[in-house]
Amino acid sequence: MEKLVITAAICGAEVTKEHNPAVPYTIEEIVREAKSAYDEGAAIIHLHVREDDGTPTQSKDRFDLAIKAIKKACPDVIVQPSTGGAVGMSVDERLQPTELSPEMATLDCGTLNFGGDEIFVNTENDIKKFAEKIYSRNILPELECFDKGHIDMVKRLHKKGFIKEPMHFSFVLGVNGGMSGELRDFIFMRDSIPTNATYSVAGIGRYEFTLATASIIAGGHVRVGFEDNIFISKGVKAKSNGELVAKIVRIANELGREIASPNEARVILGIK
Ligand code: KMH
Ligand code: ZN
Repeated sequence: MEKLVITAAICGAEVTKEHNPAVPYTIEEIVREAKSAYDEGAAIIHLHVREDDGTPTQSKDRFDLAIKAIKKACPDVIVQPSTGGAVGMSVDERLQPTELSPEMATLDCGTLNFGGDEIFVNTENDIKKFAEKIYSRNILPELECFDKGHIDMVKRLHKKGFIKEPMHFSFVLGVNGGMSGELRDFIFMRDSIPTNATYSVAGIGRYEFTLATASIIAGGHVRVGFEDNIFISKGVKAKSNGELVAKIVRIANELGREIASPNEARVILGIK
């Protein structure tokens, strides 16, 4: 089996210090959390950025600052900026970090309700525009799918030439408004992607470690982090993203799956 690529989604756009005081806002806090995840075995940092007061932003300059600071602390790590940003942001606003030509960026593959009154909008034309900018800047997209229909959208846009190989999917399961994160949901998603594609699983909340374990067993990859889950075990808040990554490494070790370094992750995912 391929080595396990661990992504740490350290910050998110919706989770706050009220949920867990270790959620990072400032550049220093973001670096602290990225380094804690990297030191424990994360190869990829999925990155959102905030103003110092916690307000989510897609500012190119803020991403530039954060990426440079992360790279100083973790020189070989893969930084994967979000182009999802926060609910309500425009396409152009969300695309800003791609101007920095990072190695990877997320590409959200469909619209969904996002808890309460929120809608995370990604129309077919939006997805085409994100894909066009991402590929033209030589970035590998992580194809974020919150529902099976999003995989179908990817396959349709692949046939039409908008989505290219290598295809790397992220199944984000358990969002209030998206697909749930039961084992059958994961298997259904995994069996629906092209056989030559790679995938990672991000289970939201209580699904984080169960789905991660399923993916470790199945040969997929894993995403953990405060963006998805703030607890290390039932009712116990994690002290850092590193603590969440360390738990995944322990589970992988028990199951005999080795951990990929950032350079090994580049080869597995086909990052040029
Ligand atoms: N913050 C969510 C609305 C991504 O990073 O590409 C979207 C999100 C997806 O987090
Ligand atoms: Zn995200």
